[in-house]
This record gives sequence, C-alpha cells and structure tokens, in this order.
Amino acid sequence: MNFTNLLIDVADGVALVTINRPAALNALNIDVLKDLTDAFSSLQKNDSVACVILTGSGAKAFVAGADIAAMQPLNAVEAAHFARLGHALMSLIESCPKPVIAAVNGFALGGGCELAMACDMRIAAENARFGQPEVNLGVIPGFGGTLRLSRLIGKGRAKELIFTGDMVSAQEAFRIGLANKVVASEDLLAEAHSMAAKIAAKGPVAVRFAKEAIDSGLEMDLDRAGRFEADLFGLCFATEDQKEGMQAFLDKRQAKFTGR
Ligand code: DAK
Repeated sequence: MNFTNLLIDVADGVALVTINRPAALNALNIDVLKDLTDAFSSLQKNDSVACVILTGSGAKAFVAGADIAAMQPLNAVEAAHFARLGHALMSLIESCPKPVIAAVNGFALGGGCELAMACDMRIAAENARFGQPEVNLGVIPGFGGTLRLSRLIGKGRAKELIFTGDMVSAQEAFRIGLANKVVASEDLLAEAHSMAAKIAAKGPVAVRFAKEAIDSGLEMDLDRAGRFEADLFGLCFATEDQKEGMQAFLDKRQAKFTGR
C-alpha cells in the first residue's frame, strides 16, 4: 500500500498508520481523507492485521484539524461533500472490525479530535492538546464532533469545549475520559504497540464481537442491548477460538487463537 499522505507499516499483526503532512500539522484535506479511507478499507480486510495504530508525523501534531486553507473557499455544496467524506471515514474507522488505537502525539484539534474520537482508544503524549475550535472559524464541528464528544465526555463538558473552542491538556483529557492514558512523548508509540500487541494476542473474533457489542449496544435500550450481547456471546461458541481458549485454560497452557 503506497499513499501520498500516509506511511503504513505492518508488523506482528499491528498496522501503524502515520498521517504524513507535517508541514501543515497533518491537516485533513480531501486527499488525506481519501487516502485514509482507502487505507482503512484495505486494512480491515487484511487477515495479517489484528490491530491498528493511528498517529501523526512530527513531534507537534496528531492532526491540527480539517485543512482550513482548503475549506475557506468552499461553497455550501462542496462543504457538504467534504463533510460527508469525513463522516464516512469516521464511521469506517469506528466500525473497523479491528481495534484502532489513536496515538495522539500533539495537537488533536477540530477534525483531528474527531478522528481520534472515532478510534476505539486514545493514548495521549504529555504534549497532546485536544479541542474543537471550529466556532473560532465560524463553523461547527463537521466530522461528528458534536455527536462523539458528547457521548464520550457527557453533554455539559462537550458543550463547554465546543462553545468556547478551548483546548485541554493531555492530563485534563485523561481526567474527563477523552484520553485513556497519558505517557511521556518518547514512550507514546511503544505504549501504543504494547497495547496493540496485547489485543493482537487475543481471539480476534471475540475482540471484534466485543467492539460491536459495546458500540451498537450503546445506541440501543438496555433490553435490546442485552439480547444483542447474548446473541454475540452465543455466536462465539461457533468459533474454534472459543473451544481452544477454554481448552487451553483447562490444560493450563497459553491459547493459540486462529481467528476461526
Ligand atoms: N489547516 C491548514 N493548515 C494548518 C492547520 C489547519 N487546520 N493547522 C495548522 N496549519 C498550518 C499553518 O497554517 C502553518 O502553515 P505555514 O504557515 O507554515 O505554511 C503550519 O501548519 C504550522 O502551524 P502554525 O505556524 O500555526 O503553528 P503554531 O505552533 O503557531 O500553532 C496551532 C499551532 C495548532 C495552535 C495552530 O496552527 C492552529 O490554531 N491551527 C488551527 C487549529 C484549528 O482551528 N483546527 C480546527 C480546524 S477546523 C465541516 C467539515 C469539517 C469541519 C468543520 C465543518 N463541514 C464541511 C461542515 C472541521 C473543521 C476543523 O477541523
């Protein structure tokens, strides 16, 4: 896979996807959105990939937002097209059958914060800054920020961040549940790889079902969500991994999962 705006490295079941536009702090223009869409479409079908890490190149930014220079002249129809591309990408990442970890190595603003929130987990370097500063530019978050931020940190805090456009530090992001953990900048990728390796060693079907149960379950009432979880639990028993996982426990040995 070769992309103009991305670097992709696959090793030991983990794909590292690096957005590579450091001169513009990895801002998302149409080409980056399309590259990311193609990359995730391909990675989700790649059997040698169990987990994906998404990060930005350079020490300063994960993604400093949608590309303001590219957006400024858009008319309403073009802006809606741009927003749809962004929404489709966020949904693709969110519904990716493999867990996606955002390794946030600096500014995650606007579309960058939205991209990080579409990932399953966010590990923040201590220099990370999160925010939805769109109101400073006369627009609102356009790639699902109003939806995902309020679901992640609650309505009141999401409104405060979106209405004020304030940035929060990595520590504050951790405190309010936007970041899963904060690590020293030099340890960021090692931490992300360590989490990814831990996940990659589990039964891939079980991890995928767990992601589905959490994401879809949160959008249902408890009754339906409970039945959905029970169905997915039942489906696990149609896999070789369930037999192997439980047999390995009984044999007091490490399970060897195959994803079947
Ligand atoms: N877009 C384009 N270029 C950007 C950029 C961005 N979002 N952020 C930074 N850059 C560029 C700068 O222009 C500069 O380029 P040169 O001047 O060197 O050519 C280079 O990156 C380095 O940036 P700075 O010189 O500004 O670096 P500083 O350290 O001084 O400041 C900063 C870093 C992150 C605080 C600052 O760059 C900044 O405030 N950037 C903008 C952050 C921001 O507002 N992000 C939100 C973008 S709006 C929608 C669809 C989507 C969206 C909304 C609606 N619809 C279609 C409905 C989403 C909107 C957004 O994401």
